[in-house]
Amino acid sequence: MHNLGHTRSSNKRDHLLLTPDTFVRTPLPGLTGGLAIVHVAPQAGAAFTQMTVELDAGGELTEGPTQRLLYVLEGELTLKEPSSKKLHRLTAGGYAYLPTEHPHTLTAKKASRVAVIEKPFLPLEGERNPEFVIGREQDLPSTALNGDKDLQVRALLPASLAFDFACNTMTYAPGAALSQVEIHYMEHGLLMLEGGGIYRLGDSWYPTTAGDFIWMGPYCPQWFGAIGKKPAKYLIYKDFNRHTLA
Ligand code: UGY
Ligand code: MN
Repeated sequence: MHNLGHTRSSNKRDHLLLTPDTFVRTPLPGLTGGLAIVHVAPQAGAAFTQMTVELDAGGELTEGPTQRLLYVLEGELTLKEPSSKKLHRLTAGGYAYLPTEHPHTLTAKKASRVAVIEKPFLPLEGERNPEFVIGREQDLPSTALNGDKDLQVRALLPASLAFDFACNTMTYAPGAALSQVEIHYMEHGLLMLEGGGIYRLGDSWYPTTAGDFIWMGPYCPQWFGAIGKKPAKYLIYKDFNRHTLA
């Protein structure tokens, strides 16, 4: 359905909204039995890459050019990496942080979709480089953002300056909203996981729903309010813990 050229997707200087009808699938080195949807990359002005990798049963993804975070959206996979002799099993909500030069193979046991975030690592003097992390989002403690119990945040990565980015889930009860319009130097990659609402980006207000991807560039004015009868939940990346001139 071509929809006469209409889409909710929008590409602006300081933000990008990509809706599933505009996703384009491509092969990637290290990816067999699957395709990648590259949502944002340095080519668009971002300092990181975020994609969704779609794997058929038996499909594999091996290490990329730099550190990465894997977050399983759907399916069942195993992860082989050197810190354990056993394979790690990952299902929806399962995630892993893989440091730079940490060889690994992710294998799909059934058709699966995985969010992949990659960022060239910025070491910090006097700090050890971050180590492999594995977990399940549903097992993490959640905290109320600015004391609002209707807006719960779960941090996938440990609170340590060793990490040069953060990745969180944010869950909004129906009607909950960010308490302020945020404008900050950090950029964001956001994947809407459940529900929806209205995202303000720059001077535009967008209806946004599960499956959408958003990039917010540095200083992009941003605000979200959840609309509907079920919670809205998103996965959000931001560069973190480093001086702006580092
Ligand atoms: O962490 C953040 O900056 C987050 N509150 N931003 C957002 O949800 N757009
Ligand atoms: Mn923000």
